[in-house]
Amino acid sequence: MCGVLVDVDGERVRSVRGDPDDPFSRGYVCPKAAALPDLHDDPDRVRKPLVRAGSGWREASWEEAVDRAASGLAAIRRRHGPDAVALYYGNPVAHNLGLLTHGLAFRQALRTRNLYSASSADQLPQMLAALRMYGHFGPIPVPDVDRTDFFLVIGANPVVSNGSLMSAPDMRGRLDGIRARGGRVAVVDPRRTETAARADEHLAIRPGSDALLLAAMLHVVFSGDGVRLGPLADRVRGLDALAAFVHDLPPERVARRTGLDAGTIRRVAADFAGAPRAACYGRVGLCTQRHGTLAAWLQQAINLVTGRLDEVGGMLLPTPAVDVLGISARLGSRGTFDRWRSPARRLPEFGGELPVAGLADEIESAGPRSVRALITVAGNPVLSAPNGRRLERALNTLEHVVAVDPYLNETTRHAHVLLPPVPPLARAHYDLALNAFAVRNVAKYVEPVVAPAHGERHDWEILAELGARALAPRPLRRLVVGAARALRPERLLDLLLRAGPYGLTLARLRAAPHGLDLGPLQPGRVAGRIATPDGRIDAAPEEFLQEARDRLVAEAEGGASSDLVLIGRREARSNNSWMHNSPRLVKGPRRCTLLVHPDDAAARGLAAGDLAELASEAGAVNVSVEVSDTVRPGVVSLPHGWGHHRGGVRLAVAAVHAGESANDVTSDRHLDTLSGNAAFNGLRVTVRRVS
Ligand SMILES: Nc1nc2c(c(=O)[nH]1)N[C@H]1C(S)=C(S)[C@@H](COP(=O)(O)OP(=O)(O)OC[C@H]3O[C@@H](n4cnc5c(=O)[nH]c(N)nc54)[C@H](O)[C@@H]3O)O[C@H]1N2
Ligand SMILES: Nc1nc2c(c(=O)[nH]1)N[C@H]1C(S)=C(S)[C@@H](COP(=O)(O)OP(=O)(O)OC[C@H]3O[C@@H](n4cnc5c(=O)[nH]c(N)nc54)[C@H](O)[C@@H]3O)O[C@H]1N2
Ligand SMILES: [Mo]
Repeated sequence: MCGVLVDVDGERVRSVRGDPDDPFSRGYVCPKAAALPDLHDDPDRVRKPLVRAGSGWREASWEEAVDRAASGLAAIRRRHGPDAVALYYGNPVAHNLGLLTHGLAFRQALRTRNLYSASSADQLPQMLAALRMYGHFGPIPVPDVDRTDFFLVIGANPVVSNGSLMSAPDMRGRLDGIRARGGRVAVVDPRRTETAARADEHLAIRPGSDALLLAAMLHVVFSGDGVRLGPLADRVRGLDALAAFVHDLPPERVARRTGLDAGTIRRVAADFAGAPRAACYGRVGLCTQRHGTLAAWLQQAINLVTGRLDEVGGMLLPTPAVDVLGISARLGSRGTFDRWRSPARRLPEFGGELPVAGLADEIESAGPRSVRALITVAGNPVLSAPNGRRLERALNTLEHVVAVDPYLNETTRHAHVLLPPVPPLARAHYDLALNAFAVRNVAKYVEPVVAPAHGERHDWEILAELGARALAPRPLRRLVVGAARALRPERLLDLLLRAGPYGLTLARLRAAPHGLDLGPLQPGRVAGRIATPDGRIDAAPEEFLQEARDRLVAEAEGGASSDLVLIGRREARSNNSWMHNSPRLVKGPRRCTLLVHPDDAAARGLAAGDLAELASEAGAVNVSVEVSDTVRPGVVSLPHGWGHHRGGVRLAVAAVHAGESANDVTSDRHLDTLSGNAAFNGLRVTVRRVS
């Protein structure tokens, strides 16, 4: 979403830099943008379809490759029914205009219950909390960072990530802005992150205890005079139940488990409630833990109860030029939960999807309802899903795998057919998804910078052809592809813009290549989004209360065990698992290191640079140790997305900087108890020196 200026010389991409005239990013870009030329020119990027030939690959025509891919899928559907074909959508689907406009139809046409995506390794708890509180998965309010006085960040590192469900280029500048206005920033994170280092206060919480911390903060709010609902007062129910629940969780009771001083918890809660404008934001660290949904609920609740929801400088719902969430609500797709469970693992569906942590079980169960074929689109679950080694073994047993991806990587090497899309600079972009979570209302349409090479296809074209050939009766195939082409992404975008709140057109956006500034976020958007039967926000959904009473409260007194627990870490020059083949992103000192606190290192005889075995119930890897007091004692941190040493992977640069995969250690049994989301953080591990 950052504006970039790309220098091209014919079809050659020379450099990329920030666009100072972009109203949103104002010249800021992160290292990933500067690396776009590496992606474009990467000799390892697959340019022609590949089909399996013995133990290797051969290039094939699109005609042959799509045919192979489709006939394999059709045969399995015929023999075993539609559920035998699983689909996994990876993270870049959310950043790809054509996949956003055309991916849903493909997904629905498959008519399979085995739908998976990166959502269940990410924000699913926030969607479930929204569904139960608002009656719709979409209203995940965004912190109004540019106008807040107190920014409380829980389990997020936006200085590195640029925000997430808070699209915010140049977070460093925005945080400095808060402090320059006399405001405060507090960060709750087991590691003193790049964001925490720029904050006024860092609360080094023990992993997995955020729900208890938030409950204790709510306790302080309810027992003081902090409760204030503002204009939403008559649109909220369940306050008494919430107050009754947190009544038994004063800060003193959670101090040991959270690792935070009760006095500190009281002070931060009171400051938050008392600040003129305040926003409590939570992200991946909040979600990907055992009580992710409870934590996501209580994070929304503290904003709600202190009157921050729908208030300038608090938490607001953006007004994007294409109101995707509004459209989904109007179409009646508000979200569903637990209508069915996966046959083998008994994990609940959400919006028709099952948690990715259960995919290996659904493959391995070898029953009449097991998965026999898989389509992956823009995903690398072998490195990104918990217990990747097990998933990898399961993928090996599948009868047919089709991957839509530009790389032969740890996941796609298991494919029988690989269908590569055009590279990023050869396609148009409009951010349909993440403008709905941007900290400012903006709209920008980006033209392709270079033409696709001869014969290259867009992701959406690949899905349209694959879908038509695998799923439509022969006489209708042409028609299906024709319909997809007639409604090409740009055409759909134009229609959506016209129907949107600003009545824009594609032509209008084309005439403003730096992007349009549509102004700051507006209050008054929440009431219209409440979709519960009684039209009120539920501050204390019964299901959440029950779960909290059954499992969370019992942990309150739990203490400091002598075990170590594992957390993750994102880095500015990584993008989950897939940009490590860019020479400019991987150069420099080794980054896939295990951070170990000096006390824990000393207790295990570990020194910087030593090799250590990091082991859990799920698996073990040998990693290089970095002794650092940025992690709290008892916590070790390893970034995810590495582990490029596997055979059969065509990533020459990444192989030299292979690292180890954190998800060879994370467990597919350690999940958010309510949603089944992966709980990457807070897993018990052991670390010992290896010679
Ligand atoms: N450069 C770069 N940018 C990215 C990405 C990338 O890979 N690289 N990935 C993108 C994606 S897909 C996403 S979803 C976003 C994520 O965006 P963020 O959520 O902002 O990023 P993370 O670094 O995952 O932040 C999670 C934080 O939670 C902390 N944490 C771990 N366990 C706990 C816990 O139990 N409690 C608390 N309070 N904190 C905990 C971790 O130490 C970490 O600092 O970033 C996006 N942006
Ligand atoms: N331990 C641990 N694990 C995590 C996380 C964590 O914090 N800790 N974070 C989780 C999160 S938040 C996320 S979102 C997931 C991400 O999980 P995934 O989405 O499964 O993995 P990515 O690494 O993003 O892989 C993206 C794939 O898409 C391909 N690709 C890139 N662009 C395109 C495109 O335009 N079209 C197509 N067809 N393919 C493309 C790349 O080559 C790559 O293979 O990882 C999760 N895993
Ligand atoms: Mo993500």
